[in-house]
Amino acid sequence: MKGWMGKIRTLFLLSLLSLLLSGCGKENLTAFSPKGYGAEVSLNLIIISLLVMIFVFIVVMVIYTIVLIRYRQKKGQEDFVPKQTEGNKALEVIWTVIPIILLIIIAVPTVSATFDLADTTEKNDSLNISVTGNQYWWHFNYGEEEIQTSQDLYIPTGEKVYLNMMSSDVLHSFWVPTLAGKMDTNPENENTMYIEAYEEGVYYGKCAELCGPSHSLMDFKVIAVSPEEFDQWVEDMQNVNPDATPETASAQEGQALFENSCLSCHAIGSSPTAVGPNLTNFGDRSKIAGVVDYSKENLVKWILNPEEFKPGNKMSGNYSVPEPEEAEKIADYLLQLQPSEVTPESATE
Ligand SMILES: [Cu+2]
Repeated sequence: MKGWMGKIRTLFLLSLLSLLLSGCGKENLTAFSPKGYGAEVSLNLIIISLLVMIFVFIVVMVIYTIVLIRYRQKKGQEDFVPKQTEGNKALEVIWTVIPIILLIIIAVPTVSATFDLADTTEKNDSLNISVTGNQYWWHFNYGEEEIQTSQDLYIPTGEKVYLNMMSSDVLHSFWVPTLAGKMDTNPENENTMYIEAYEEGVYYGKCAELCGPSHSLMDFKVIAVSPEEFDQWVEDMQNVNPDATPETASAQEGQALFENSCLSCHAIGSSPTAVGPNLTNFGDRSKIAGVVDYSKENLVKWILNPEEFKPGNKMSGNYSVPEPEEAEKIADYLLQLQPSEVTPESATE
């Protein structure tokens, strides 16, 4: 009896926990209110599978309960042995055919969705972006537009955008649950998927493949804007002059410091050679390194000790740490890099 009570208590706690955890998450970081084609197709598959599983569960539980009540040993029947049977053709046919039918119900839409989502026939006429997963940030290369950026992926709404994905180091997985399913990024081969956002907004992305100590901090955003705003953003980004002189003296000094010590890894403008994130539109971002609240104070802290925020990142230990006053100036320089006005309001969250 005691063992049973323990098991029931554990079960109760687990159900309570799952109830609590299912309340976690936030808008535009959930697969359950899709705002893109891939996510919508995936949710439909989840619902079909779930309905089939619930059906099976109910049928099994009903039969189980009936048998348990109806055929339990009654008083005075202690020595009663039921009639022994062996094999039952009808039953065996039933429990073979029913699962086959259920599997077909799941398999047909799943296979057709798999081919649908892997379809690349419109790729050559669409916007193509090369995505590279890195420990622990994302690089986006708009090849034809000659734009490099990182962490914030701008896309136009209402059209398929093709992502050609690789990794520069270990396996990562690109996942924006509200827009589409997951896709692995591998170092040795390119994977392609498309995403399509129905409406404007900021959609949160996560790395979905354990890739190192800061895996859970490898956040990014997809910023979907109207096609007109997207064209404006492209133009703004293309017009960036990486050598433009900032307005304030502090930012000017910061620029010189940045060019001396940071530019060997980072890049401003369309240079594709960066090993660290491209910072062309750093002033338009709403997070530092994808996860840290956006403020000058935090940026200075990041420049002085990135390890505090993202353990195991490749910046830590690979640069000569500036003096705090120098870090302030570099921060002043980076914060004024704002080439575009195109940022949906929700991006400031
Ligand atoms: Cu990762």
